Amino acid sequence: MPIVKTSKLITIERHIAEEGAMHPEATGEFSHLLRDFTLAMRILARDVRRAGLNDVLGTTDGSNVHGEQVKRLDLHANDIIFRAMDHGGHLCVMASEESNGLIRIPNEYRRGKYVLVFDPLDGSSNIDVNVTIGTIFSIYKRVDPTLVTDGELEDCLQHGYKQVAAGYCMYGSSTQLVYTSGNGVDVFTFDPTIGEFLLTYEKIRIPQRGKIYSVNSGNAHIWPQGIRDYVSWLLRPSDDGLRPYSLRYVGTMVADVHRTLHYGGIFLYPGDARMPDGKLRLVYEVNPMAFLVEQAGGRATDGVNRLLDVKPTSLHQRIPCFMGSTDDVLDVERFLQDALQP
Ligand code: AHM
Ligand code: MG
Repeated sequence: MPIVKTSKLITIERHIAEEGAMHPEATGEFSHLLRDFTLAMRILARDVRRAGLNDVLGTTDGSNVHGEQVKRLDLHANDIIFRAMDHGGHLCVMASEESNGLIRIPNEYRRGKYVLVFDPLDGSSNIDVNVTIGTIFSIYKRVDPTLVTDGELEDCLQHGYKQVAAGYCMYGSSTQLVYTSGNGVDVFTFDPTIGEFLLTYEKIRIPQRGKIYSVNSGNAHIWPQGIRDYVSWLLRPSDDGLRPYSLRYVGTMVADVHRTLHYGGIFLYPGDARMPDGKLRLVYEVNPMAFLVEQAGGRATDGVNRLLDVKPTSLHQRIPCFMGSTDDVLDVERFLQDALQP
């Protein structure tokens, strides 16, 4: 299906407020939470753009030309998101790829009913070379929303299907924020001249089948047989012209899933002999992306189970992931099944 640009001139804040107004029980708190979050995205969009100039690239123990301590960009992103989100009174706890344990709300601020989990800067191998990177986020309601105390681990370890909203911000040739609150997937593009994210694509739909696959083929020698068979099959031309597939792999999940959402096909990070559960983290990388892919009409599984139905057991848990066009994900699941037959 061709992707149609919207003609509606509307900011992300207005859009989220309008979506909230469709729920009579909504208090507006959620819109305020997202407003705080998009402030962090605006700041990061600026900082990523100026990364090389600011000397913020490099290691954490370096200092810039002014003799100031410089932060690695991913730690800087973690810090900015925390500082934008800690005082709004909407969250009871946060968790991030960059923090081992839970991130508590400072004592002086009110605790709210929402939980934020995020990967502040995804695509770490691409940060230093100006290749597309992104921020991934997901929001849950705490398990017992009547509480006004600190959120706990169980609040961050909820099933992915319980996400209230999720999305990513991609710092590419332009900065785009791709967002769902369970009512389809909308794309907003940042206009730096007015400092706003504007709606650019409304309710995007992933094609039923694509012609692109996205995987780190350098791991082929340690893949399970089913994955090797599947990728060899993708590369064999077929009479109906559906194959061979093209390979595209940025190595930033945000960018690879973004392309997959628009053009279709499949993004996969399977388990292998070195990392049986793959590399990607369930709570703050895989689940938000799985939610978006499903909301755009695609499929997201661990090869057998729907990812959003998996109960996380730890914050930094990894899981094999296969997501994209429904027919493509069904194909790989079939190959994995077949490889199990004696
Ligand atoms: P990161 O969170 O350290 O950036 O790691 C996650 C990234 C994903 O963005 C990407 O899909 C994957 O790691 C690439 O891994 P590899 O270099 O093994 O292909
Ligand atoms: Mg990451």
